[in-house]
Amino acid sequence: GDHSDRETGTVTKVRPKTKRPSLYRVLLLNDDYTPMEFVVMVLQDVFNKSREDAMAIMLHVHTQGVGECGVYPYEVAETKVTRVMDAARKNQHPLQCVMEKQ
Ligand code: NFA
Repeated sequence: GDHSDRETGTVTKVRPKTKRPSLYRVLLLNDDYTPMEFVVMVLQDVFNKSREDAMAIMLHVHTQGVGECGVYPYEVAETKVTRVMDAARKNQHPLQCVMEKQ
């Protein structure tokens, strides 16, 4: 919208500055001990992946060492990392999940 200055009589355009939220990649890290089936379950439950997509991501992490589970705004990414780490701790698996600014 416009803004008028009553003293100078100037009219300035005010850009409605809606800033897009920064996005974060959520990554899963490989380890030697977490069962493949547990990783697949986590990808289905926390990241809403199909069984097929979850299997592909798990195998990518298993062979490449790291893989992307999804890209989300900060709070969503943080909640997913916490859910993964809580499930891993509860089941005594060393699975690690991290987020990084995209
Ligand atoms: N590397 C694990 C195994 O051989 C499986 C795994 C995949 C762990 C992806 C963590 C992430 N049991």
